[in-house]
Amino acid sequence: MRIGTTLTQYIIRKQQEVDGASGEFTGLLNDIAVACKKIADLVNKGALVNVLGSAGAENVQGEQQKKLDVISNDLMIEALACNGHIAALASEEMDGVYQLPEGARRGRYLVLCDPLDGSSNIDVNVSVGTIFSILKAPEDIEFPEVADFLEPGTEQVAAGYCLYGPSTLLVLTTGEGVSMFTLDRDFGEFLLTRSRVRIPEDSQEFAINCSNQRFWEDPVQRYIAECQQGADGPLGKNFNMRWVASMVAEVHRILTRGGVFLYPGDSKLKAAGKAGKLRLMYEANPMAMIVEQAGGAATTGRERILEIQPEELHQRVPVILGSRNEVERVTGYHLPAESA
Ligand code: P6P
Repeated sequence: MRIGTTLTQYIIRKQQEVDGASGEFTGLLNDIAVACKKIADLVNKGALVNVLGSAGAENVQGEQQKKLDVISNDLMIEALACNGHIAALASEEMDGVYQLPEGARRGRYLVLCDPLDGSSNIDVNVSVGTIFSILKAPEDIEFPEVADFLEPGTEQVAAGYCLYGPSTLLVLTTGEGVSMFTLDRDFGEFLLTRSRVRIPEDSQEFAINCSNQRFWEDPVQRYIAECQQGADGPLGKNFNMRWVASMVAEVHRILTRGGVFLYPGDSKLKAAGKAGKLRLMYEANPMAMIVEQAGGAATTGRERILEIQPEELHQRVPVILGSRNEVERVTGYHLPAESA
């Protein structure tokens, strides 16, 4: 029986296309895949290995940490810190930059991650995921600091996620399109199951947390109302709605069948001093790279996400991403009337 292309084979073939490649990037992607396989195993086992429930602490975001948030973060550190492929690591679960142990071999990359996104779903057995973003580390800096991570999303050399759902899927872009790999648990390898993924430019499916409707700005109010008016409204088509409360699951659905995902800024977030709910560096940027590489679009409603110059490591931004024509419509509604 033909095994198919493993993630490791795929990465090595990509490396062979790059003159002078050292194999370090290949090693880094493999390290991330190992961490995801370990997280997938624990997510799958859940209560059997006592990893559900609260960790009894808050993370730097002031959010209740789940046990698996902490464990997943530790697994990412374990997989990345000692193989000489990274110079430093940043994570939703850590306030500052994770510096490598004294004497550890340093690599040429910086990794940012949300080790377990959507973890509020873990106790109710709904899909969750790991999101990662890879930047080039600054040369000749042994201990990169926060400022060294604050690069716009256009500087990412790779981005991806691992979705822990009915299947465990690793989705990856290195800037040449989007590929999907499915974990074969029989022999513990991610196998290539889709490549050159494209998001349909149009859609009839939107994803937003409607419980926040009274806080939305007018452009979002207008767009969602038009979706709800369906075929009788100005958009001339009926829409379906989804909200999983797990960004990785929402983005994967959009990559698979199109759609538009919105987590806009709103008056409630603004009153709390937040520009949005989702974090730029390890949620919005990696997902924006993946979506754009699949032919979609990703904006804050007012600017392209990948072009934002970060100011803080845990900075939050509004996110509107997915099918290009729908994202452009919503973004157009944000333009001043005179320029629309
Ligand atoms: P809400 C999960 O906590 C997350 O960061 C994203 O994965 C998800 O899209 C969003 O927040 C859900 O937010 O307000 O609906 O719980």
